[in-house]
Amino acid sequence: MACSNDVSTLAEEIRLRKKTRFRSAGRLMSLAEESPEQTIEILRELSGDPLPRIILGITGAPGSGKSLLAGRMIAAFRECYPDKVIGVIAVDPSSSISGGAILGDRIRMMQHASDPNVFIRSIASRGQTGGVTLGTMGIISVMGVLGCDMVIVETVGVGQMEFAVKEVADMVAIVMAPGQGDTMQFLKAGMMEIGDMFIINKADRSDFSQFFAQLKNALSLLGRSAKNPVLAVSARDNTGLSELFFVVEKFFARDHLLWEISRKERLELLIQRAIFSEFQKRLKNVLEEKEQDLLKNILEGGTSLSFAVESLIEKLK
Ligand SMILES: Nc1nc2c(ncn2[C@@H]2O[C@H](COP(=O)(O)OP(=O)(O)OP(=O)(O)O)[C@@H](O)[C@H]2O)c(=O)[nH]1
Ligand SMILES: [Mg+2]
Repeated sequence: MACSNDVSTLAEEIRLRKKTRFRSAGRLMSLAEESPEQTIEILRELSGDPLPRIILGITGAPGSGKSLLAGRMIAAFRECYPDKVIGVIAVDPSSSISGGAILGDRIRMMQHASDPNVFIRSIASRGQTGGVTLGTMGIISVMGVLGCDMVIVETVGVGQMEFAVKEVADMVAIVMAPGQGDTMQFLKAGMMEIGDMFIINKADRSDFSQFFAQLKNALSLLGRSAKNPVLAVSARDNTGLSELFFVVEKFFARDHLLWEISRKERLELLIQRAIFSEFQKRLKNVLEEKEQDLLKNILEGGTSLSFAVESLIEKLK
């Protein structure tokens, strides 16, 4: 059988629920991961298709239990809504440090591998955020056509990815746990500002109560806990999950039109970033060729800065 790479053919195979739709969806997701140009083509093609009702971002300190929690959420979701479809996107930082964690994620989620109502996709962040977030948006829209009601985007809490999750998710949950390093460090890093909800995991641990109280206190000092729910859960023991779903549902109960507006605004921002980054890339190439002459001319007064900029833009045409 011929394997098409044509975006509209692939999308149509999914819409018509053809047998090949899972392979086509995988192909579209790979295209989205490969380049912003292809992602935009996918987003354009799928602009009339439904997006997942819920796009939930999960981020937080490494080792706080995000992956185990995402796995538990899949199981709980499938149990509550047997006919609904759920997707998970795990954004890997692709560093040697977390290599083990990535493998761990795959193994932990393997139990859902044969469930046709669960889609799991790992994408590599390769230290970049801009391209990844647009690509993630492309993957989310493919999951929408596959019928996903909810998509969870899990990002490891290192580098800039934890902030970038805000650009693709409607709601961001920050996961924290006792024994995961300095909490104040985390607070200072500005992580609290992006959280719509705080999940304090590992409630089964003996040092949990103290940690929970400390954190609630810190959050209220920041004026966060009044507006944003703080939940105690144990991914290990499967406790607190129903409160978690309750909070998520409540958050998404607002008028769907408002979601559409904020999603559109976020998408415009992501495309703007893609334009900047493409522009920067091309400019860098041109600059590399001309740099020495240009710098010399500017330094020696042969050319002004603005003339240099204009001549570079001319070269880009
Ligand atoms: N006691 C206890 N351990 C937990 C709980 N949730 C997760 N863990 C353990 O914490 C460790 C890290 O869990 P992960 O789910 O890999 O954490 P993560 O946040 O995805 O980690 P990274 O992907 O590396 O950022 C594992 O050993 C889990 O078994 C919990 O509720 N209680
Ligand atoms: Mg993980």
